[in-house]
Parts: sequence; C-alpha cells; structure tokens
Amino acid sequence: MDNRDYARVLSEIADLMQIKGANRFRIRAFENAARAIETLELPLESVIDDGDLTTIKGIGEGIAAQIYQIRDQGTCDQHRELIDELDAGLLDLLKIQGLGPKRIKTIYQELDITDLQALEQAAEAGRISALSGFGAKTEEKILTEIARLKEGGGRVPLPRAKAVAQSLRRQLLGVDGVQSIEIAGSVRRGRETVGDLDLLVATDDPDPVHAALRELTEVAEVLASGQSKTSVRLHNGIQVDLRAVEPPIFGSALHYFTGSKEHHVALRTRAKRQGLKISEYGVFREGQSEPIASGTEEELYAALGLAYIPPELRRGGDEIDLAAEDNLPQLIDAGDVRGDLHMHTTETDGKASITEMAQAARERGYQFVAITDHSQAVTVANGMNADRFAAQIEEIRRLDADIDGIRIFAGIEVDILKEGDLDMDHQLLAQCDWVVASVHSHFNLSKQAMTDRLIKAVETGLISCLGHPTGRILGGRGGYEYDFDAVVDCAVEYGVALELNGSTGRLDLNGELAARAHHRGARFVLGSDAHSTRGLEAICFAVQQARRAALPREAILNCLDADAFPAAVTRPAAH
Ligand code: DGT
Ligand code: CA
Ligand code: CA
Ligand code: ZN
Repeated sequence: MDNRDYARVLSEIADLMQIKGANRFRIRAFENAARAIETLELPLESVIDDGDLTTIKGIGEGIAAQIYQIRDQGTCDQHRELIDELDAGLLDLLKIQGLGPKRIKTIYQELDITDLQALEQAAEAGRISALSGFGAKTEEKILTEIARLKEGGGRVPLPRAKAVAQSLRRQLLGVDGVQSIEIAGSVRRGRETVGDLDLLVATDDPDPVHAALRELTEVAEVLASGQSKTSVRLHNGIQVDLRAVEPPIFGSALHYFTGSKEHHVALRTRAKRQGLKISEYGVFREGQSEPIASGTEEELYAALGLAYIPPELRRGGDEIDLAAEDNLPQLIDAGDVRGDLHMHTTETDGKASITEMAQAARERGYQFVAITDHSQAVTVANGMNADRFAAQIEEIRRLDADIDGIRIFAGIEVDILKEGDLDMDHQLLAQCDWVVASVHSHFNLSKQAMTDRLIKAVETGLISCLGHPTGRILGGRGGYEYDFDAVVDCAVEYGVALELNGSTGRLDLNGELAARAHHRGARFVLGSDAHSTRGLEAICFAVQQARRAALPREAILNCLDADAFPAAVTRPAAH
C-alpha cells in the first residue's frame, strides 16, 4: 500500500466522524494525520519499519495504532465501526465534488439518505433544494456529479493505478520461480483511467505466485484463482488480474494482455490475410502448431511484417498501417526530457526550497528547471505579491549563479483572473524567464466568457505557457467549458505553449487533446507541477500522455538544451 491508501482511510474516518457528529478535536486529529501522510516525503511503510510513527508530526499514539492495523488488514477498527454504525454508501456520497461531510451530514440526518441512488432520487424530486442551506443550483450540481460518477464507472486514475500496480509487482518479484513480471493492460498503454490492473508473470512454476498474490495484506477478496489466472479485489476497491505464463511465450502473452482489444482486432484481420494467426501463445502459420514468434513483442511484430508499435499507440487506429509502411511517429521517452518547467517551493505551497528542487532535478539528469510559484490570488497556497516575486527573482538569479550543473530559470505560475487579467505586475512578468498562466478560480463561466478570458491572457504577450489547460481534476471535477480550438489557435499565433501537466490528479492536457492541439500547430511543455522533490517524478505521466499524442521532440520545449531554451520561449520582446 502506498501513502495515499493510508491517508484515504484516515480521511474517510474524519469525514464519517463529522457526519456522525463526533468531537471536533478528534476529527481534526484524523484530518491532520491524513494530511501529514499525504505530504510525507518517504513511504509511510519505511517509517513503520524504522520504528516510531509518532515521530511524524500530526500522528499520535492512538492514530499510530490504527495505522498498524491498516497495514495488516487494509482497514482498521475505527473505520469498520463507523461504517457499521453509519453506512458504507456514505463513502460514495463523499466522492461527490462540492458535497463535503458537513452537507452530507444534513442530507443523512434530515432525509436518512445513505447511498447515491437515494440521493439521486431525492435530488430529482426536489427534496435536496428544500433543505435549509441548499439551493436549486446545488441540487442540479449533485445530479450532474452523480451522472459523472456513474459514467466513470469506478475507473481509477492512471497515476494511482500505476502506483498500486508497481507496489504489487515489487512484492511479487521475489516469489519462488518468478522470472519476470510486467504490468500489462491499460496501465501499460497509459490510458488516463484504468478499469483493473493486469499483471503478467513469467514462470515455470505458477502456484507460488498465485498463492503469494492471494495472501498479500492489500487483498480484500479472492475472486478466482487457478493455474493460469488469479483475480482479486484489494481493500482500496481496485481489482487485479494476474496471469502466469511459461517464459518462452512471455512476449506474445504480454502483447495479448496489453491490448487494446481494438488493436488486436485490427492486427488479427491483417494477419489473416497473410495466412497467419495470432494468440497469446504466439504468431502461427495457418495449420501449424509451432509459433514463428512468441518470445518478445519485437519478434511478434517482425513476424507480421510490422515495425514495433509502442503500447501507447495500440488503439486500433491507423497505427498498423503506419507500422506496415515503417512510418510510425518517433515517440519521446523520459531520457529526452532536459528540464522541468512547473514546480513550487516553500515560498508558496511547496515542501522544498529552490535549491533542494534544483538539486533533485540535477540528480534526475536535467539541464534546467523553472521555478513557478503561485501568484497571490491563490491565497490558500500563500501566493506571492509583486514584492515577494521581485525578491524571488533576485534570489533565483543568485542561486542560479551559485549552483553547478543545472540552470535555474525564474518563473511563475500566474493566475488568470476572472476577466483574463494576469495576477502580477507586468514589469516583473517581462523580467522573468518563464510564465505559466493558469486558471484556479471561477471555473463556471459561460463558454464564451471562458474563451475570452483565456484568449485575453494569451494576447497579453506576457505568458509562455497555459498551465493545465482544461482545469479538469482526474476522477473529480470536469474541465471548464471553452472553445478549445479557438484558444489553441490563438496560442499558436502568440507562440504560447500548452502544458501537459503530469501531476497525479490532473494529466492535463491528456493525450487526446494534445494530439488535437498538435494538429493545429501547437507547441508543448511537460510539467510535473511538483510540490516536493518527489513530485518531480510525475513528469513520467506527462511524457506518457505526450507519447499517446505522438508529439515529436521538436514540439516539446523541455527537449531543448538549456542553452537553446531561453531563445525558444516567446517573451514580450517578440510582441
Ligand atoms: P481496462 O482494464 O478497462 O482499463 O482496460 P484493459 O485494456 O486493461 O482491459 P482488460 O483488463 O479487460 O484486458 C486486458 C487486456 O487483455 C486487453 O487490453 C486485451 C486482452 N483481452 C482481455 N480480454 C480479451 C478479449 O476478450 N478479447 C481480446 N481480443 N483481448 C482481450
Ligand atoms: Ca485492465
Ligand atoms: Ca483485466
Ligand atoms: Zn496550477
């Protein structure tokens, strides 16, 4: 389990306590503990192994005891008792954006509602807007949010799914007889939400690895288990399919279980015309039982007369034709990224100093970073006013001169205010090296007003990049409405790049929208939006969305050398 799993259980306890009407200091204690774990730099389990959890600020004896239970059982007494007393369905209500525990408490107490369906019926019947403190607008919002939750159908955001899959993989790698394990399915393809996890194991002796999966503490329920496949559901609700295959067919099995189904269908149709058959056991000539390829995916594609198709492109579109002509786009990988252009420090809501962030970036092999703290409109993040930003620019200049082996560019994530104005002194924006402009408020403007707002910001000529351009929260809030193509066209005209924000809650732009913007001539920037040194790792998700969009290196500013970067960024002088 990772830190988020622990934090989730603790914050659910806090929320359920609030619904129940518990002592507010006890609620606060669980909230603080959840927060402390979420922002912890280390895996919580390494702290558990090293001894004393109470050394973590915000975690006392009582909560530490609950945490040990969560480690062993995936849940704890407090959580179980609250669910028994209240109702597990309330946890679904808590997933509704904009409905905190306080309002759910009212709904629960006044109307005795404990699940989504009952809430939906009540909202449709107008019984929610009749409650004091609720209006017609809230009621409407509840209905759209429920519709969206249903549509999401329990799919898990990619970053979370991947973290869970990697943790399972690590734990199973050491099991007797296991030669290798790969994460397959939609996670490998980088799909932004994931239905279930698929693990593929190469082994001559499958029993131990099936047993090991069944016995992991994360597992809540074994759904099926046999020689070739085990399916389980974890305490966090995620379902996992593990398949064990013999090492000689690992490549073809990995290909099969990576999907997508659409890619397979198109591939089979093509193979059939060539008198070939594909299955999880390999590529076969019609009527023969020995495969002509099975060990690796590369061999499999070669046997079909195709160039290797990376998982991110396997969608059943034009990738097979392109591979046949050897015309596949060249995809970037993590090694092409020379710098990160979105990160926060202790000056605002980050956990590490400018120097710590730069050092961590240098360790990752980067040539440059841009520091992009918030402007003052983001009060919850302690955003900077002009004086603080001016001082920070100076400090960055000093630190940049001092540090070896990496360039530190002075940047900012400036808020785009409601009317499209930038939340910072224009002189200072013109002085710094890199301006990410983002929307963090007033998400509900009309489509026209939001389009005008973004275009106005671009037309200032002061911004280098639009940050997290749709504003959606993965598995949460949808993006704000605006004319995407019109804003992209304006950005292209002004040389303003579009961000692929890799932070785990966003993936914004995603692969689909990035591809659309690419066709309109846009340039891109990958950003981790890190709030800690560990947060820099999120760049991998931006890279993966760029791969899904098949963006060429030349369209991505992070792939430039540090020397070439400043000249490539559109600055006020250009307009
Ligand atoms: P998900 O889990 O909904 O995010 O998407 P996937 O692609 O991971 O789908 P999943 O878990 O049902 O299956 C994993 C892969 O296994 C899938 O991408 C292709 C392969 N596969 C599974 N069942 C079938 C099937 O009935 N037909 C074909 N052609 N492939 C299948
Ligand atoms: Ca899957
Ligand atoms: Ca599956
Ligand atoms: Zn932001």
